[in-house]
Amino acid sequence: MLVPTTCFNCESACGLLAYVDRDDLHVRKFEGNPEHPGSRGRNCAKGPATINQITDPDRILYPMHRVGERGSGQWERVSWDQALDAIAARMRAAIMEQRQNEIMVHIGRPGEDGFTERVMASWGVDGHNSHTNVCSSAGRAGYQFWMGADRPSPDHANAKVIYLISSHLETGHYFNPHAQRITEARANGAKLIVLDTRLSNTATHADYWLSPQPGSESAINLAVCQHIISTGRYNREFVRKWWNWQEYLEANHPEAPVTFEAFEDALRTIYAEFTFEYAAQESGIDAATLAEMAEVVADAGTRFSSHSWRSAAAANLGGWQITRTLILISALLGAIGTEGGLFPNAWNKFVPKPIHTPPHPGVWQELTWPMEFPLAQNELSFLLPQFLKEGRGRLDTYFIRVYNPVWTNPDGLSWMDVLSDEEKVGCFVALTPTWNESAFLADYVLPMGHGSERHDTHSYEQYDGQWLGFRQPVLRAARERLGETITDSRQVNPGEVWEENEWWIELSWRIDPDGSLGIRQYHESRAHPGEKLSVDEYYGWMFENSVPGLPERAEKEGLTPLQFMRRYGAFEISKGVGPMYEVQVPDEELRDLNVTPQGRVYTSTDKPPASNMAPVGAPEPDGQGRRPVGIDVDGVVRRGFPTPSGKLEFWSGTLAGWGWPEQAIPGYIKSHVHPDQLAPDQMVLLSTFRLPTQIHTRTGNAKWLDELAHTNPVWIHPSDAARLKVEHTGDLVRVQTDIGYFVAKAWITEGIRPGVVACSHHMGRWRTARQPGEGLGGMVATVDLDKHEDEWMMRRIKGARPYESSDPDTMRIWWSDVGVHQNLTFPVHPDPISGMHCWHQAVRVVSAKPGDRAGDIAVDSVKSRKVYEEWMANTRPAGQVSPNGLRRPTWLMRPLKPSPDTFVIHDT
Ligand SMILES: Nc1nc2c(c(=O)[nH]1)N[C@H]1C(S)=C(S)[C@@H](COP(=O)(O)OP(=O)(O)OC[C@H]3O[C@@H](n4cnc5c(=O)[nH]c(N)nc54)[C@H](O)[C@@H]3O)O[C@H]1N2
Ligand SMILES: Nc1nc2c(c(=O)[nH]1)N[C@H]1C(S)=C(S)[C@@H](COP(=O)(O)OP(=O)(O)OC[C@H]3O[C@@H](n4cnc5c(=O)[nH]c(N)nc54)[C@H](O)[C@@H]3O)O[C@H]1N2
Ligand code: SF4
Ligand SMILES: [Mo]
Repeated sequence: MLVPTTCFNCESACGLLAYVDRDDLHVRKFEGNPEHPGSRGRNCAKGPATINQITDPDRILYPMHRVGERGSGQWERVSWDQALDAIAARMRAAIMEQRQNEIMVHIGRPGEDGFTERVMASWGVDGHNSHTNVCSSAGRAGYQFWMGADRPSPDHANAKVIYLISSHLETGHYFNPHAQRITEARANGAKLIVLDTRLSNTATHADYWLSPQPGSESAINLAVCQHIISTGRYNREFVRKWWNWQEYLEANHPEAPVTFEAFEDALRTIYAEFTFEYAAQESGIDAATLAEMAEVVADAGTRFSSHSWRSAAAANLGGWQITRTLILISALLGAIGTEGGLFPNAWNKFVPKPIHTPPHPGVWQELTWPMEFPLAQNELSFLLPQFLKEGRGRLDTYFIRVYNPVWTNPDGLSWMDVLSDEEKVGCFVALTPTWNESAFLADYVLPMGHGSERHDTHSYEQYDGQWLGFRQPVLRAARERLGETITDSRQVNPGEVWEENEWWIELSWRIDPDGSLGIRQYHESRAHPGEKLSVDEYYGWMFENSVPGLPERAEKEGLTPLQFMRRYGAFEISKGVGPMYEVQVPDEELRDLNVTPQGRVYTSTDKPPASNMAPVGAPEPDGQGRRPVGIDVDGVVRRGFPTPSGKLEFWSGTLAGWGWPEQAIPGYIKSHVHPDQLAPDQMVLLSTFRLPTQIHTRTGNAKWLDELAHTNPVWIHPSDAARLKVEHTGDLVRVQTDIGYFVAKAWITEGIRPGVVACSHHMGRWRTARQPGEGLGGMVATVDLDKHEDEWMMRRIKGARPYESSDPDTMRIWWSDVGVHQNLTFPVHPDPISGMHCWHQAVRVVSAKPGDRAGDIAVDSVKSRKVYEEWMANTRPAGQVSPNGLRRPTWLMRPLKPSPDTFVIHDT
């Protein structure tokens, strides 16, 4: 039997087809699902490797409860009922005692659209924490300030020029769906430009590979823009109609007439300093190459696509401006919403309205949305340990879901400190299919299913169209086809492995068994009031009522919408969405209008009900409560963009009004690792790149992938190696950060810019000898971890090694080196605007000292605290800069948006 589901090994959510053996009802393999509009039957290596994960002999099969001290490695098996009752009772008490802010659910990559957020809303808790500020907040900020959507949807397949500040042919955000479209475009003659300090696999395919000094990308982007402006090749009509140039002039040139010509005059001078020579000086790439590349870009017209997500944006102070200057190129060319251009993600995404929509919570969580960062794109998740240490709050119940904070974040040892401390974190619950560095410290470890064992829906912007994907427990669907009735995913999953959605419903029910807290209603069946909602009803209702075209399509095949999705796994809602900003607002929405001098149109008509819940900016109503409905362009009211002005915001009134007027237009912020900031013996450590066959700590238990890649040497240029007396590849080096050091093998290669060293993410997994599963898996070293006062020391005792298990392949592990966990040696670097952790480190690289072993780590927590304080001193807190007495601009997105009264700053 072929049963579709969705890969959960990265956020691309490609379609998979499980091959289920009819004789014994086991999954034999996974291949691509040709019915999936995003991935179109193709996968990367990590998709089919899902089979390794579900058959992993070391996976957790039963709920576990800690018996000894936290982290002591002593566990007992408990029943789901015991775990649920104990956790629900504490949460019920916290909610009844108005301690809502002591409940937090910390989510890594969500892999779904909105289910978990709604669960927290149903509890009335502002407890959503995400990993996004260590992932992509800087990239998102650049998009959001321009267009009110925080992600790009580039139409690579139809582009003439593709400009990547990422490595999308091998990894990256929506990697496989984008890589296949970039490949198509190249077959049709498109030119590929890649800005990557390191020779990635993607760079090897580029027509122009530029290896810039990290953080100089804005200077390059602006030189390209300056070239387009000075040669008059910008799309004049587009700029005139769709940029908020009037606001720019009014705020910055009050003396000038508010005419487009006056703006063009200004535009010609704003970026005049960004000559190719200046960009060359900043980036280290010669001016002639930059000029040649800029000419290719200027020629692309409206077929210019690009991508910036992590990479330079996530790595450098002010990295969000790298995205902002990149979009400036598209905005100058008018390549927004065009074939081969760039779309705001919300147009190419469809999030169906669910059966119940609880209101947003009435509390504000200061631990995730502190006053210092009014413009942060997402939760200041990576500062949580420092905040708890300085007494800003405590947590009663803390969940992690697809999240390994000790490993994933900078300064993981501070995470160990607070997660080990029951005063700071009362009960720590890890939802995970496998052990990880954080789960070792938990009170409960609860086994959740992999991509073929759980339900989710998701819709991701991967081309100019909208699709909805359905992840499902494949054995459930298979056995239902054979006539069985399955009401709980545990009936088909291995051991007592559950799935999160059923678990959240059950937990919520037990928090409020009689419905008196108002929580239960959001987890109740509509068909059978008083009974618990089932996942069949949840998704059945959604597919029947909220997905345009799906019921009709299903009916053609004689299926219910739910049966259709269980059979096909995905549905394409629309294709060729086009430039939504140009759509004319219908007359019936245009009544009692207020039109501002800049053309912003407000109406007093009600908003028509929308079935698409894809998150976008929420511009504020006018003084009389009329809602913004569009923008008057040459006498026609069009939808425009979900920004305050309704236009593309070249000048951001939000940045200007909230304390950062000098950053209101796209500009160049010099990185914290700019050469001016480095001591003569310091280099830049580039710690942000991915290995094609690994996903963070998630694929560490997939044997095919582990064999392909299991270590992370330090890339070092031959000229640097000679200077530092590193003679051979494989020699050990010490990399010293501001708070400690790590020891790793060197890899001498010309694939990295001189003056920069690089070490990949994913590797250096570890456990101590007392943790469960010691010696198991092909990716995990056994270490000693000691703390003396403020100083931590980690030493590798053993690497990976063969071992007996139910799988004979575990005896065939031939490698022992599993790399180094560099993140432990990084202090936190919060960007004062986006809130992004700026990943790059200024380091000193030296030959290893006698006694050093690969994988060794030393960290001084006092120093890490000091660096935290230094970066916090650069913030401009809401209490000082807010123009309206609120904590945060209300139009900016926030995963859970608490009620308006919580935005008000109260004097303390
Ligand atoms: N195989 C695999 N694919 C993945 C993931 C994974 O773990 N494994 N993770 C997924 C996730 S969660 C995310 S957020 C995306 C991220 O995907 P991307 O946005 O592509 O981000 P990165 O992998 O951080 O960096 C991309 C490239 O930027 C280069 N780079 C780093 N710093 C700089 C710099 O300062 N300047 C320049 N010019 N280049 C620099 C790196 O060498 C790297 O090749 O990938 C997703 N895809
Ligand atoms: N040095 C460095 N550090 C980085 C990065 C970098 O480029 N360089 N990238 C950052 C980025 S972009 C990201 S997104 C983060 C990612 O880091 P995290 O958000 O922590 O994500 P993962 O490591 O993929 O998953 C965490 C854990 O989730 C559990 N898990 C796996 N599958 C499932 C499942 O199906 N259900 C549940 N409930 N749990 C599951 C596993 O225990 C796994 O260890 O790392 C960040 N850290
Ligand atoms: S790109 Fe690879 S890992 Fe990501 S969803 Fe697709 S198949 Fe899975
Ligand atoms: Mo990420």
